[in-house]
Amino acid sequence: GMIRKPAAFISTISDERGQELLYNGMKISDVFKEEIGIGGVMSLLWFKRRLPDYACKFLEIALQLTADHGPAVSGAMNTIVTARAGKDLISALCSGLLTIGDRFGGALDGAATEFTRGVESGLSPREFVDSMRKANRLIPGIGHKIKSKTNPDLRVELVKDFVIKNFPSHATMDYALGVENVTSSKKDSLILNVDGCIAAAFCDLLKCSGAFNEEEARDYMKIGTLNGLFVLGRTIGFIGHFLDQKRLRQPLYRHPADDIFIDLNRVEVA
Ligand code: Q5B
Repeated sequence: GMIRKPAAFISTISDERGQELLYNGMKISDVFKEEIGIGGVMSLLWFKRRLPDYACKFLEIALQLTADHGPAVSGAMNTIVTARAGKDLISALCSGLLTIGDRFGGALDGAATEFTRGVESGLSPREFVDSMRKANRLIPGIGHKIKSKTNPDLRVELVKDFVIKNFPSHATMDYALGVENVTSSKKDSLILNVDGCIAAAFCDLLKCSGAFNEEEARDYMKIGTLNGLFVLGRTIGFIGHFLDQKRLRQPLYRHPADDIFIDLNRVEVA
């Protein structure tokens, strides 16, 4: 009989070999016939299943909310400086994306892990905050450079409202808000930030939508899925900033010398 050469790699999400492209088994024509939208496409290609409508809507909300937050954030600045250095779209985009991490936009996976640990360990939000302080660790998903209790982040309010109105349960979101109560009473800027609230919502989706079993929910938290949401969303903004700079024919950027304190004698770590 026929002997098949062992495959070099396995892939399970899409298939372009037939007459019609398939996303996790769904014909591309049906993707449009059934109007599953970008949330539906993400649920097929990221999670290999159809998620309930409210979950697809949540994914779309997360993408729209994270699409941009002005030119001053780390990633947009990198994108802009790279565009102005004369580089191409992909270089400028990558340069922006490479700033996404623990401090900027990439706190979702950490926030999901920590809030879940808090919920599952039975610690009160105050005990959870104390445990993080004792470990000398910042709480991922808490804190913002310019947003605060007195200058609230409307994006966070929108996510919160959507989750409370549409999710079957929202224990992680409630817990994250409990943590925010404790931290923001110490310092006005220690609010639940956009990374933290999307992460908490996503944990509730993984746990309570009925679409994932326990092992799958744990796996998706471990493999970087949640940061993927911010990366995908903010890519829209970074491309916008690149096009904007090119459209404006902006010249090479050089940072003003009077904004840099050069001190060759300084030895201590700031
Ligand atoms: N403290 C976000 O720092 C920021 C604390 C904390 C306990 C915390 C900081 C942080 C965790 C990572 C995180 C996502 C770096 C942020 C985003 C997207 C964005 C961005 C945009 C967009 C802000 C002052 C005092 C110190 C600290 C204490 C600070 N954070 N304690 N847990 N999490 N958060 N990142 O303002 O006693 O005075 O020494 O790392 O969730 O990236 O728009 O900009 O859409 O683009 O520089 O929204 O919070 O504050 O570091 O000077 O700290 O608060 O220990 O205490 P700041 P610091 P003390 S959303």
